[in-house]
Amino acid sequence: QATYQPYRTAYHFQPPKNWMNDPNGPMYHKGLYHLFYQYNPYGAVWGNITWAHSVSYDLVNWVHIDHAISPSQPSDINGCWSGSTTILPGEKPTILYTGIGTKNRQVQNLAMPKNLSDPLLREWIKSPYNPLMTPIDGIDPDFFRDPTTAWQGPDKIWRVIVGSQINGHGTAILYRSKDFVNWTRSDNPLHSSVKTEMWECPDFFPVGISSTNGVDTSSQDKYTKHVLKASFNHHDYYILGSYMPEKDKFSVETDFMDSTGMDLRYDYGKFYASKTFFDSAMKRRILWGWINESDSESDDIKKGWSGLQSGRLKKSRNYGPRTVSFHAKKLKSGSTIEVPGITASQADVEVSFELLNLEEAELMDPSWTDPQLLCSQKKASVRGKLGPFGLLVFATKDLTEQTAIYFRIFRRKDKYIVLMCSDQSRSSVREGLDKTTYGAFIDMDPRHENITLRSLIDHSIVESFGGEGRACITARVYPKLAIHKQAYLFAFNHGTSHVKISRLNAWTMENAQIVSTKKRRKPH
Ligand code: DQQ
Repeated sequence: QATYQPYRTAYHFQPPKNWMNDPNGPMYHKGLYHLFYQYNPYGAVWGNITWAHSVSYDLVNWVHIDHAISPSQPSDINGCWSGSTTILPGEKPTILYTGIGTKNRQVQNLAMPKNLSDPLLREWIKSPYNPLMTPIDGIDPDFFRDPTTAWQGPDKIWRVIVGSQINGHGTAILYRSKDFVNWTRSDNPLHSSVKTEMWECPDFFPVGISSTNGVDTSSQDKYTKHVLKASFNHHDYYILGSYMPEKDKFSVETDFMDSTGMDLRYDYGKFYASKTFFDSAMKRRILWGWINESDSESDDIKKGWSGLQSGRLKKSRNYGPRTVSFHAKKLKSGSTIEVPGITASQADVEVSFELLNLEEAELMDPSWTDPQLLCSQKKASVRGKLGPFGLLVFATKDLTEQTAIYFRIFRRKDKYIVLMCSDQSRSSVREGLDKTTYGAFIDMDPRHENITLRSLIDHSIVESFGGEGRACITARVYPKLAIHKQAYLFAFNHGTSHVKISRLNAWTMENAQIVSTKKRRKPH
C-alpha cells in the first residue's frame, strides 16, 4: 500500500485498504452499533463483493471484525450484494441480502448470527432455505436486489421491499411473510415511477410529524409520514407520503422527478446507496451513505483504497474544544478573510450570514430552474450582487487551490431564492479529477432568517449543510498543495453587496480510532 496518503480521512469511516461501496444493514443492538458494507477483500476496485463488518460504541471510533458474509453457495457464489438488517422479537438480528447466484441471477437470502450471546455477532450463518425470493413471474434476474429493513404491520405480518425495474420503470416490489422465511409477493408493488429506471437500495421508513425523535421502522400512526428513498441517476432521491398497512397502500404527496425541477435529494453532490436505521438508545434515525471517489481508477489503485462512508443524524454536534470564533464581523464586498488557528484539513466550521441589503439581490430569470447548471455557470469567480459569499476550504494561502462553498441570493417578484453551490473547479492543480460543480436551491426565506452553513472538512471530503441542513452538498477533492498544514480556511464575499458574518465557529476535529481485530485466517 502506498505510504503517501494525503487523502485518507481522519474521522470518516474507512477500512484499512481496498474497495468499499454501499453501507449495509446498519443497526443498534445491545449497546453496540454495527455497520456492514460492500467490500472487495482483494483490491481497490469493485469486485468479489463481501459483507465486511465493523462495530462501535459511539459511531465515531470503530473496530473492524471478521467479514460477516462472503460468497459460498449457489445462491450467492458470484457476490453478496446489498441488503439490510431487521431485529426480530427477542433482540434477534437477521440479515436479508442479495445473492448473485449461478448464472448471475439476483436472489434474496437470509442470514442469522451463529451465536446470539456473542456481543459482537462475529459469525453469521446462511439460512438452509436460501434463496427466499427468486426472480420469477416477470421479474428480470438483473434487476432484483437490495432488500430493505422489514417492518411489521398491526396484523403481525412482516413486509419488505426489493428494488427493481419492471417494464423499464423503477419499482419497489413488496413481499409479505409470517415467519421471515416464506415470503409471498404482493400483487401490487409498494410504489413505482415511470420517470425513473432501476431503483437500487430502496429505503422505506416512518418519520414523526409532531416530534423530532426518530421512530422504529414498524411504527405507524396518525403522527407519522413515510419516506421512500431510491437510488438512481447517481443520486439518492426521496418522496414523502402516507402509508396504510391494511392495504399496503403508499399515497404520495410528491413524486420523483416532479416537474418543478425541485427534486428532493438527500444530497446534491456525492451520496449514494444510503440506508437508515432506528437507534433505539437515542430515539433517532441515522442515515449512512456511500461517498465514492472523484479521482480515477488508477489513482485508487495507487492509493490502495476507494470509498468513504458518511453518517448523518439530525443536529449532530462535535464536542472538541472550539478554537476560533467571531461574532458580528462585516464581510465587505471583495474581501477574503482567513479563519486562523485550526487544522484546516480536518475541521468542522459553522457560519451564519446576515444579509444587509436584500433589495440589492439580482433578478432571477425564470429559465434558471436547474441549480447545478446555475452554479456551474456562476462559479465562485463570477461576481454577483448578493453573493457569491461563503467559505473557501482546502485553500492554499495564495488561493491557487480552493474549494468554494457559497450562496447567491436572487429575487423573483416578491420572493427571494437562495442558491447554494460547491465549486470544485479550482480544488486541485492536478488533472484527471472529476471537478463537477454542484448546486441546490434552499427552501428558506432570507427575509426571516440568517443563512447558515456548516462544513465538515476531512482531507479529501467536504460535506456542507446549508440553511440548517435543508440542502446538503458533499464533494470529494484532492488538492496537491493545500494538504496538511498547507491547507487554509477562509470566508469570502465576491458580491458587490456587503454581508455580515453574525457568528462563525470552527473546531479542529480529532482523529477517530479505527482499529482491526480480525482473526488471522490460515490460507486454504
Ligand atoms: N451496489 C450493490 C448493489 C446495489 C449497488 C453491489 C448500488 O446491490 O444495487 O455492490 O451501489
